[in-house]
Amino acid sequence: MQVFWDCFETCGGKKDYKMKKTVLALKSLLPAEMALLDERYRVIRLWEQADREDVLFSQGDLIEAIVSTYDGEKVGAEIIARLPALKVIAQFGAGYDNLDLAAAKARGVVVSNTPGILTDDTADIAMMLLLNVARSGIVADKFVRAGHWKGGAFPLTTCLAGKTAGIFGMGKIGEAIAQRAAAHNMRIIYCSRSPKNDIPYGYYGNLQALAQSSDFLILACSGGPETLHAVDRTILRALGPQGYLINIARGSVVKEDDLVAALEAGEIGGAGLDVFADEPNVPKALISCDDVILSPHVGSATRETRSLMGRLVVENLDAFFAGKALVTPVAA
Ligand code: 8YV
Repeated sequence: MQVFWDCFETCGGKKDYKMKKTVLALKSLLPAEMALLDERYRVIRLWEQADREDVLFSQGDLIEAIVSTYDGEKVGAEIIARLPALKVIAQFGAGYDNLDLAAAKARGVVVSNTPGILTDDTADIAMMLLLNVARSGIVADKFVRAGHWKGGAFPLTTCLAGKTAGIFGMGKIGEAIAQRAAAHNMRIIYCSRSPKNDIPYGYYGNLQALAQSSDFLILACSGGPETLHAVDRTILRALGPQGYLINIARGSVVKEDDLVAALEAGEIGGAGLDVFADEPNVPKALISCDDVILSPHVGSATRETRSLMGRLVVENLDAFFAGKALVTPVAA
């Protein structure tokens, strides 16, 4: 075991020896934010450990915080139970369906996330997918590169103006997508737990009715049990053969087998997908489908946003260990 008495820091010019808190990181932040984390905490990088079990066994008692993320190891009841000193989980991401929130709450472990910062980037990816399924951007690029233009004009595509964008989940990201879609002269309707007073878009209390009235059904809801497989064959049939599905939420929201079947049967026009049921494994049927545009869960993946997300993770930990309120707490 690493000798943790080595881990002292110098504060305010005088040598004020404070033992660093031990943080278990499940995935790396960007280098600058990882350096910030290292400066303040003793960080165990789980992905670098040859023997995960040995680390948890020998150092589990020291770990007071976890830095988690959607594409890292899941934080289930089992790992929470094995860390008796755990007090705080700082999630790198807005969604936190990789965490067992109930198990954390039962142990009195508080949780923070990184909402807001990634809203614009994620909404941009929704529009990138939408524009690509409607106007065949990627296919058009391949067409020119392959020299097909000389053989004839590119097939006609689908106009956005006047079409209806149905947004499932009207949180910050849903609103940012609505703004962008409105700028493309689309009509906006939405479905969420309850109507919002401060937005001018038509509300639907029912996803099937939303899909029926949408040309583009855009998923911007949270993941987790409440939305698991909310989009199944019935919803896809309601969207119809001229309709497109856009998913920047979670793969779990869509019943992927039903999506493949609906695409193969021509029951929907196409799909733009940033998220999948079992990332990074994308079903072969989606990869080989011409009516689908794929991206590798990149909603928040810009240098600027990922850096701000990392800072907010560190700020949440700092606030917690200074005895202050979390900056961006997840309501338990
Ligand atoms: C991931 C995300 O956190 O914010 C979310 O909910 O899904 C993403 O920002 C990111 O891809 C790293 O796992």
